[in-house]
Amino acid sequence: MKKIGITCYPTVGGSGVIATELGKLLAEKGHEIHFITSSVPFRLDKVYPKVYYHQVEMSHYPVFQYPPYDLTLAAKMAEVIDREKLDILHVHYAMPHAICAILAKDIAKHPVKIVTTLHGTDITVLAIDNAFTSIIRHGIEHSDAVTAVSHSLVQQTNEMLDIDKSIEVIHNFINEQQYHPKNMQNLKYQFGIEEDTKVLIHISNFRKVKRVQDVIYTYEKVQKNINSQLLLIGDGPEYGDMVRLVNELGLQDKVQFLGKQNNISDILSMADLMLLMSEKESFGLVLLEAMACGVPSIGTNIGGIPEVLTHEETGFIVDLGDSKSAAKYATDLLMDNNKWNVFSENALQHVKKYFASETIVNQYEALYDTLLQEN
Ligand code: GMT
Repeated sequence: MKKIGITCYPTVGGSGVIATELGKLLAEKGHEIHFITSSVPFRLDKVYPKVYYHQVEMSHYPVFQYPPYDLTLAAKMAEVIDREKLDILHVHYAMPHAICAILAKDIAKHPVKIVTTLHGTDITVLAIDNAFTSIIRHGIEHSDAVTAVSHSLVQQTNEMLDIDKSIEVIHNFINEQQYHPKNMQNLKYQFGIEEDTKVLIHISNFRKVKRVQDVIYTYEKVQKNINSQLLLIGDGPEYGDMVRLVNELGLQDKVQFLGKQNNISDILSMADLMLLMSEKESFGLVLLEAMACGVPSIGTNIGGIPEVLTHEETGFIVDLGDSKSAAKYATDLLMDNNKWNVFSENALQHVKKYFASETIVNQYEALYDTLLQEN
C-alpha cells in the first residue's frame, strides 16, 4: 500500500477526469489517496474509502495584488507530504503543478517522488510562449518521472522543449462502470428526438482549438441526406459565435446546444456518431468515452487522435478542416446499418483491448514501484 498525493485542475476537463478516476481506482486497490486541489474534483462525487481531500485555500491578504495560488499550493503540498508521509506526489500538468511539486519537495522533510503527467495544453499551447518555456522544461526535467498521454505528445514535447528526460507514454482510460452502452430511447424522446432520427454529437470546452465550426459545417452537409440532429455539449469562448453560425445556416431546429452536462455516458448512449475536428488534441478523451458507449467517431489527423481512433475500423480520420470528407464518411456510415454495427462493436472491443482501466492503472502502479525501488 502506498500513500499517493494527486494534484490536478479540479474543474471540468479530461485531465481532471483522468486524475480523479485514477485516484479512485488506486484507492480501490488499497492505496491511500490524498487529493490536493483548489476545490473538490468534480468526479469525486461521493465519499470514497481511502480517498482524502486537502483544500488549497487562497489567501486574499490585501498586500497581494494577485492571490499567489502557486505558492499556496506548494506550501499545502509540502504540509501534506510531511503530515501524511506521502510516497508519491502525482501531478497532472507541468504548468504550474510540476513546478509547485518540485518546490514542495524541497520544502518538505519527508522524502517523496514526483510524477508529472503531461496532458497537452501545457506543451502545445503554453510552451509556445517564450515566457513559459524554461519553467515548463524545469518542471519536466526535475520531476522524478514524467508520463504523457500519447506518443504524439512525447514527440511534440521533445521537439518544442529540447528536454533531457525520457517520457513514458501511458494512455488515458475510461471508467467502465460509467461508460458502457445503455438503452437511452426514453432520454432521446425527452429531448424531442424521434426514434429513427440519427444523433450526431460533439463535446468540448468550445475553445478555438476545438474548431466547433467544422463540426457544424460537417453537420450542415450531413443533414441534407440524413434525418438527424446535432447535439453540442459544453461551453466556452466560442459558444456565442457557434450559436450565430447555426442560425446563419438556418439549422436552429436541428442543432441543440446543451451546455455543460454531467451524465455524459447517458447522452453518448443515444448518439450515433461523435465528431471531434480539433486542430490541437493530445489524446481526445471524448473519443474514448464515445467508443466505450459503442459510438463510432470522426476525428482529425491531429496529435493523439489517430492513436485513439482507427480509420475505417472504429471511425474515420480526416484532414484538418476537411468537412466535405467528414460529411461523406458520416453520411455513408449512417445510411448503412450493417457497417455501423460493425464499427460500433469494433469500438467496444478496441477500448477493452487497449484502454481498459485495469491495464492503465497497472502501468501507473508499476511506475510508482520502480521509482520507490530506486531509493
Ligand atoms: O481539451 C482540453 O482543452 C482540456 C484538456 C484538459 O486539461 O483536460 O485536455 C487535454 O487533456 C485531455 C486528457 O488527457 C486530452 O484528452 C485532451 O486531448 C487534451 N487537450 C488538448 O490537447 C487540447
